[in-house]
Amino acid sequence: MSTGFSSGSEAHPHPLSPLSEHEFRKARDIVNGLYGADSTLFFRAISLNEPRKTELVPYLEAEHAGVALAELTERRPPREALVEYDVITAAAPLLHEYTRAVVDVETARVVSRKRAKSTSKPYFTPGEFALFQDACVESPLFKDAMDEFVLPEGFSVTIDPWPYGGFDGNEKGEDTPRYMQGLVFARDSSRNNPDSNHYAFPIPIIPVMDWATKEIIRVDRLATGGAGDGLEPASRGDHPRQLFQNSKHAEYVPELLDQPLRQDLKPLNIVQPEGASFTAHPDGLIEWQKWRFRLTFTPREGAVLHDVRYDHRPILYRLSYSELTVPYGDPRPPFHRKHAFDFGDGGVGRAANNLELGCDCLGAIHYLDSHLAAADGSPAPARSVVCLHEQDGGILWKHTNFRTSRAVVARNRELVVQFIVTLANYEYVFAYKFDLAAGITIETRATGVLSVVAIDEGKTSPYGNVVAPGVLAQNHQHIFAVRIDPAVDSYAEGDTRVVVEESVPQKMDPGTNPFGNYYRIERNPVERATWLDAEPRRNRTIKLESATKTNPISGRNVGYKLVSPATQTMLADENSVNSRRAPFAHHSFWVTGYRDGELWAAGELTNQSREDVGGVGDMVRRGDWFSEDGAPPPPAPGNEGGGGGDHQPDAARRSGPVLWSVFGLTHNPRVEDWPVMPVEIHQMHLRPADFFTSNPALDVPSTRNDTSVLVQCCGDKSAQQDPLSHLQGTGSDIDAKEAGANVEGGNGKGEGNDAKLGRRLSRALTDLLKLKGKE
Ligand SMILES: [Cu+2]
Repeated sequence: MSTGFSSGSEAHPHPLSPLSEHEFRKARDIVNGLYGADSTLFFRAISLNEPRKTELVPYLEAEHAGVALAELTERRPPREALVEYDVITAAAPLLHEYTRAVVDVETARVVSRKRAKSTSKPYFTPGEFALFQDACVESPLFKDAMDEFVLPEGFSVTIDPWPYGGFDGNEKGEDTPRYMQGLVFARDSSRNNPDSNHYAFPIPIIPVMDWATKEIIRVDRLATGGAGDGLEPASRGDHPRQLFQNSKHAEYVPELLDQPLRQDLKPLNIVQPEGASFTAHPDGLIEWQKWRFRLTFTPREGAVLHDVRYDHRPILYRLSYSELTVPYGDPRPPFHRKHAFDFGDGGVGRAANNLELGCDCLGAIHYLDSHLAAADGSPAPARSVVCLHEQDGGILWKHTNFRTSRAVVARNRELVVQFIVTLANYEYVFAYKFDLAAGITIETRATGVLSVVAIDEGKTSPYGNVVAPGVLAQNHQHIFAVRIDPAVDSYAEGDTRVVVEESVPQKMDPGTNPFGNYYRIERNPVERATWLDAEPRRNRTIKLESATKTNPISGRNVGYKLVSPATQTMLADENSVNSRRAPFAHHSFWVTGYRDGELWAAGELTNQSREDVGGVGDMVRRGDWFSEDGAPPPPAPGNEGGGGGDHQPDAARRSGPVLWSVFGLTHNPRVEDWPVMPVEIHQMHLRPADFFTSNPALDVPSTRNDTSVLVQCCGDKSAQQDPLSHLQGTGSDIDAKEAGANVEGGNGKGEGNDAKLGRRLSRALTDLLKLKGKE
């Protein structure tokens, strides 16, 4: 399907199409040219610098108005690349100056170049993580720590590098170097299978590396006790102690399982004889049914959707996952530092799986390829990092007219945009699902292997669950933030507003609620940047509405509602470093004023942070407002200027709203989550609410599926005689005159007595009476 819109080309790229290889290399070369021979650049990321909204919106409006490509190109915002890199000089080789530069790849102009504060700790690239194991091998401290243990014959040592977690400098604000830590495990190499699961054999130490010197500076010994054993590790004995004497392998790869694979699962094939119903254009434009959007892929966020439209009407300007923080609830130091920010500390785009045909999606699949930056800034192919496919969505709508037995049923279908990331032990499956009734589902699945530590055999712990002998899976939370940048039926900044709608019980009142069954719907537009908590007892619902357009049927503002189940927010104490790093995780929703580039719920630099800087907390504190009603009072005389500390680079202003939806999985592990966990699924839904004039999926054909076949049960071939005998009594309509109505034009048609009887009694009862009459 094609809507006839121009979709750009290599010569005339759409403003949202990813950097071409040529642009990618050019951006790298421009940045390299800024530095002399005494500097080496370590490239972290090169990606499209998305156009400013004020420049992109006029382009999108022109594009959708059908303006010709040549003319559109004249109006196109500049093509810019965001280049992230460290500058390393020969004079100070240990000092990495993390820098973000924006370059115009057409004019070769450097638009901006900002060096991060020396105290900030940039995220880790996969290449940086990979160096950790070498540092351990070379470390006398690590060797000494390992000398405490005796491993079974044939076991080797393997290490999962982790970000270091929160700041642990002193209270005077003293800084710490950029650290990395590692969880240490043993693997049974005698199995001759590199996929034998090492998580079954945790070794109770955590080495810590100073990233600048690449040296292990400390090895923390871990407490392995149970309930009542206190927070500190037991002191080290004089002799090495034997580990894993009664441990059990915990394999998940099929060739190592100690049980046979099931033989009774018959093939279930997805057959699409005419191919897929979607069209994926080379520049990221996706069209499916009445949907049209642009798909990009960023190193930090993975798949991002832009300019999401349904039936030529805009709905969202941008939709993305923003952050995921995973704090662990074990109070024994150093486990308080098991606290990852998977977007900010590493980036889920960089951790995206290369998906494989026939494995991660079924049916007719389209894969999106991307490029990540190699250390020298060259484009490294990231193959098949996002997949697109259609899947059956069960019944979309159905009605059976019980009078005639006529059933009309339409099946739903979903277009799934999916990417999967591996972060050490864990996997997350992220999906945006579009449906035929103009709904979007934002789905997250958590799977992979639990993060485990050692526990003395025979003990249990209040801090987690023993999932295998000697293996403690610690309690933890996964708290996600999805960023929803709306454009409800208009791209203009003031045209979309956020409204909180609640259904509220009302007291019995003789005049207004005599029987007490009435409940009132309360609606409150969000006038100023704020946070909100879920309140299922009031069915608190966040709506994205047009401030200007009303539905011709209902008279209400056209909109979309967010349906997001209430989930637990962050449990760490408000004063903890864990909490201060992630204020976003303490509330279900945040509504902030739009600013270009403000994409990060916990701020841009989360790695080893001591508090959130530039996250939603700061955005709310800035004090933006969305309508004149929300404008702050004019400043008192003599108090006009200033304001804006370190965290408020921008003054408050009237803005368009951005909605952040936060949800969490409080994961107190089950034995069934071991050794690899069945998916834990969370879904939130964006559903039209008075956006259309009727069910937008009436036109979905109720095509009978001719490949469906009957499965007989138990040899019993008898079928239900009267398939509708359980429904309400059927009968013909009542003649309008008989029903007492006046009829235009006078005479209505009369009815015989039998027909009247048949209508008034159920069919079953009529049949019974007939039988009686024959006796
Ligand atoms: Cu979990």
